[in-house]
Order: sequence, then structure tokens, then C-alpha cells
Amino acid sequence: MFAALMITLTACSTATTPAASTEPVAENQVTVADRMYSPKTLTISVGDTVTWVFADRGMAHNVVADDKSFRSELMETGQFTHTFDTAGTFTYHCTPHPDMTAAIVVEAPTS
Ligand SMILES: [Cu+2]
Repeated sequence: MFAALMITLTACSTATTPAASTEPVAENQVTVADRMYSPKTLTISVGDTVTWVFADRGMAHNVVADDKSFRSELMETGQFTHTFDTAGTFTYHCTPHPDMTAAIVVEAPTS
């Protein structure tokens, strides 16, 4: 039973672990893969930069703010970054896939 569990875990991690990269994993990162944004809601602080990492080979996506404050190109691979200078909730979507939606919640510094 334990062995079976280990095999399941190993298979799962193999499928979801990104290819080895020399670049450090960004703190505020959204992965665009499997026709979805992950995490769907990312909370950051004012002044933080979000990096979207496109990794859905064979299917191009983009990142378009519903308020048009940022917009990426259509990409299968590569990265897009945007720095959020104002607090608020910024919803965004993918042009070819309107059901792909997510949000960046930008929190003002507490004083
Ligand atoms: Cu898409």
C-alpha cells in the first residue's frame, strides 16, 4: 500500500513539475498552462511585479486586464510581467478563451 502511494505521488509530481530551469522561481508568479491561470487569484502588495509564465505548448494564450491596464501578446511560451502601482482587484482574461479568467489582488501597505 505504501509502495503504491509512493508510485502515485511520483507519477503526479513528474507530470506537474516544470522542466528544470536555471532561473529562480519568481515570488509573484502566475503559470499559464493547461488552459488556465494558476493561481487563479494572486495577492500581492502595491509596487510588486507579477510574472506570467506561459507554458501551454500548442495553445497560445494572453493576459488582458478587464480594465485594459495591461495586455500581453499571444504566447505559447515565454514570460510577461506587469508592475502594479495601485491597490485594487484587477481581473483579467485570455482573448481566445473568454472562460479563462483570474485576478490579481493588490493590497495597499498597512500603516
Ligand atoms: Cu487562452
